Amino acid sequence: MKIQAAVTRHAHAPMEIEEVELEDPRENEILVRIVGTGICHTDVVMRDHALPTPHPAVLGHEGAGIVERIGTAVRSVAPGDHVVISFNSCGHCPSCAEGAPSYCHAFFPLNILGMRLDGSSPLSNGTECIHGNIFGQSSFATYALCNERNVVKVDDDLDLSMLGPLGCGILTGAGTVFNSLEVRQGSSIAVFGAGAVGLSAVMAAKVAGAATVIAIDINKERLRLATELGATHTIDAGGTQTLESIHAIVPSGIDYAIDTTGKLPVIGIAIDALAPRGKCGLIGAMPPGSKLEIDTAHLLSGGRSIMGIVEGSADPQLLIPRLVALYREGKFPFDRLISYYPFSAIDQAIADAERGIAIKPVVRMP
Ligand code: CXF
Ligand code: ZN
Repeated sequence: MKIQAAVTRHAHAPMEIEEVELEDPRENEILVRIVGTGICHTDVVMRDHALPTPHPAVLGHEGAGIVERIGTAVRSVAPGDHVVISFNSCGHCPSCAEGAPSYCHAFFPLNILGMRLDGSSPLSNGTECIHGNIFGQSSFATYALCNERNVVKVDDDLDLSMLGPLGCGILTGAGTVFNSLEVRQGSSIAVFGAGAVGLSAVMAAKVAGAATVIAIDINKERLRLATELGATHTIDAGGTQTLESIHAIVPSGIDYAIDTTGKLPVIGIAIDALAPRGKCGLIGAMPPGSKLEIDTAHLLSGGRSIMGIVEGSADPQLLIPRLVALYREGKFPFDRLISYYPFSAIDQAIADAERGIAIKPVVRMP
């Protein structure tokens, strides 16, 4: 079928909305009409060749929409179902078998490389192959082909256009708190970076009952929002000695630190700030080969640990419904992070995210 898609052809350059051809769903695939899709920093990373996603490609991995058609082997959804589309996983490697699909052994080819595992892409424009199937979706388009493992059914009374970011950024922040770090009631946590992922972690930390939730950023407006969403303290990292400020709040150190910035000096502070038995979760993507200098005595003597985290260690089939339920209870108001743009303004939406004007842009399809 013919669809409209934002095609990425060049690094650091605008995408062009083009008419392209999308294949019919194969037996295990699901055709979704996209209603809205979030923009994640990883889309920018893929556009700019900092990840090896080949161009031309249709990016986008926080889609939400309505099932249009299903392949003959699909059982879990039916046409008309409302769905959130998350990351893809194989379903049979050791990680998937243990319920940890974000550490799927095929995560990289299934989500980053822009083709099915057999090397085919469902997108073309008649003359050239266009890489699709990004995160099992490529949702910067009016329609996307997805799979049973990355499509999560949601109630149809909710506004679909706001739900897409539950598939990646918001799931990552919340899953890090609930699943990866298992933040305990009464504990202390510092979140470095108050973007969509960091603010989702702040909301989740409040839900988990953390007594001290410190949000750290250089953007005063975001720190104000962090306070409204559950931060008990904020630190303006632009104007203060961050480590000293943390110690002024929790003299023996913090139980949990989350880095969403991917900046090595920030990660250094996060580790230094840990209390004995404290855990530091690394979410912010770093270029491959980034090396961190660690005081191993500080780690070893207090039983502190550092953990790399992908997609909040979440199973989307479990966490997305839980986040929707918390949203309904008023305990997880993730809609406050979203700014909407028409599909035609996708490059503006990306530019606003890069300049820090929009926390979580969502483009809505015409
Ligand atoms: C990404 C984060 C960097 C590693 C690959 C997965 N997640 C989503 O944007
Ligand atoms: Zn993402």
